[in-house]
Amino acid sequence: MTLDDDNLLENITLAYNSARFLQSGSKLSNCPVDEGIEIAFAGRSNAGKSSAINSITNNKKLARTSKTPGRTQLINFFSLSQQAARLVDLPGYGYAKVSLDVKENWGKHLDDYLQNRRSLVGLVLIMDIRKPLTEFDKMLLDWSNTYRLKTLILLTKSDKLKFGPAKSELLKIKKTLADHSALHDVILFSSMKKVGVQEARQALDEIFQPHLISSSEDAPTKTDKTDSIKKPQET
Ligand SMILES: Nc1nc2c(ncn2[C@@H]2O[C@H](COP(=O)(O)OP(=O)(O)O)[C@@H](O)[C@H]2O)c(=O)[nH]1
Ligand SMILES: [Mg+2]
Repeated sequence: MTLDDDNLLENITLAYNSARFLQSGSKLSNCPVDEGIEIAFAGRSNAGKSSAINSITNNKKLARTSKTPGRTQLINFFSLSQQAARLVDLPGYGYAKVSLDVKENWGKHLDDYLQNRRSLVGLVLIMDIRKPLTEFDKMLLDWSNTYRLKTLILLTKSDKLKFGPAKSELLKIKKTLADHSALHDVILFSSMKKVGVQEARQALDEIFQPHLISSSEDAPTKTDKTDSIKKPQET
């Protein structure tokens, strides 16, 4: 048994282990129909994005993982069995030198996806705990803050550090980002040791929650929420 025990699953609304590959897209026009709700995983190439998706969905073969950075150039969509909910694996950004130009370095269509995808209700930013807060990570955080897109940070490969240093890195990052109002949480994570997996599912649930279809009259619907999120206006 790992810490990721089944007896905690009763707290989780969505069945992350029901995730199935849905489709790949290279641009907004060939992504699945923009209905329902999705949370996208972003991060530097090789940070452990695909591995994190596999751990959260408890499916080693779902998202392709790679030792060669920068292999995934497509946006990959995985559907959950409930609530028209999806997890999205975004192409990794600059492995070595990071330019601030999204269009050149992160695929020009990704910018379009982030700005115009109405089903997008949250972002998971994956950062290798040993190389956190790259220029691009910071830019993405600024962006999510500006557009009030709830963002969860997973500090991956935490198994590479001893618990003390890992915990102090976590606290340092939380402190640095204290002003980021769109930040949902920062979680220590390891796909290898299955650390933080259940906590991450819980956080994803919390981000999905306001958008879930509920029988309660008071619960905001997806449409209500989307309308209150300011997406960038075309100029
Ligand atoms: N030690 C360790 N290695 C990891 C962890 N997560 C991913 N990796 C390794 O890092 C490499 C890149 O992982 P991948 O998930 O493909 O990264 P992506 O490019 O961000 O999707 C692979 O060799 C993984 O096995 C982790 O939590 N701990
Ligand atoms: Mg990947």
